[in-house]
Amino acid sequence: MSNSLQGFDTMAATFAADVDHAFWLNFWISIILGLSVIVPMFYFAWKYRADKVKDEEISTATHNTVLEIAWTLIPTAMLMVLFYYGYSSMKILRTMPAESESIVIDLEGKKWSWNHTYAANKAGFVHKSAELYVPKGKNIILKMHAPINDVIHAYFVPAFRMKEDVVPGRVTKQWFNAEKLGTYDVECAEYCGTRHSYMLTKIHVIPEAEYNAWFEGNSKVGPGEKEVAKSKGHELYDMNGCSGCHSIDSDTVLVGPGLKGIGAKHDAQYLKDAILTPNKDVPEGFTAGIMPPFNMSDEDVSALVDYIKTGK
Ligand code: HEC
Ligand SMILES: [Cu+2]
Repeated sequence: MSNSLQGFDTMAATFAADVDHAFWLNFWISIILGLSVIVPMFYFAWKYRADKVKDEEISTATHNTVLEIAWTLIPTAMLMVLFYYGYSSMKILRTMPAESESIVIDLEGKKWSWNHTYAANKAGFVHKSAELYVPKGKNIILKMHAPINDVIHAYFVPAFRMKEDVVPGRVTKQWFNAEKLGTYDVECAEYCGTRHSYMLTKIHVIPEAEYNAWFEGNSKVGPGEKEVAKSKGHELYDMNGCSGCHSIDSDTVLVGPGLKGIGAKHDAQYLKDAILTPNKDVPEGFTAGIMPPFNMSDEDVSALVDYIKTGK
């Protein structure tokens, strides 16, 4: 992964230009207003410095009606212009398109991964993916939530100019229509703990035909990607976000201990317990309450344990 993330130099959603317009208008009005106060302030402070003013020259005026009306009306007019453009661009972002004419995707944000779940296709297959794939030129609605025992995250796509909090126990929504093919960065924009800065993913905007072909199929990877045979345990490991906290093939501590060689240190029962009830037996140097307990069938835990014992 490259270290540099996209900023505002790319613009790829229909409303991006409206957001930028409101921003730059705000920016320039603030600069002009700021300078029109600060520059005269320094000038007068210098011009009327104490040793240059005689007492008889000091003004005794108490008020000036014309001036007071002017300095009330002009900023009010500027504020109304700012409000109008701020409000009208926010309204575009906040007005959800009809769900019947959109692709609705479920999004879970949790420490420290993003998981997208699509609606079932005609064959009943449900795609799940860490990176998001969407067709160009379609309305997409994201229904976003976090597990109840998690913290607040925010799904931020700079190239689309969209950002919305993802909140435990609540569903928030965001929509967009991507008008340029390409791959765009998604960043978590709400500080959420140790691995916050690694809580990244991507949105791939692809041609509609390619999207439809992928969506109606049952590939477990993204469009155009080669499906590599993964064991069930490997799939469970990826799907449950274990890699957000554990390195599978080294001793490096991310949040939890590196899992390399774990099979030699512990038996299968210990490892099963470590996944189902992580707070019961906490390895030295780590604290309880960080790894969430996972709720899965005996068959799934066994597959997962077999996988982590391979250490790769
Ligand atoms: C939010 C971070 C986080 C996630 C997600 C997470 N773990 Fe952990 N894990 C930890 C921490 C911290 C510890 C050490 C403290 C403890 O045991 O509760 C730990 C401990 C373990 C241990 C025991 C290691 C030892 O040396 O005793 C195993 C095995 C393990 N995790 C496997 C997994 C698997 C498999 C998954 C995915 C299903 C997973 N973890 C998901 C943070 C995490
Ligand atoms: Cu986050």
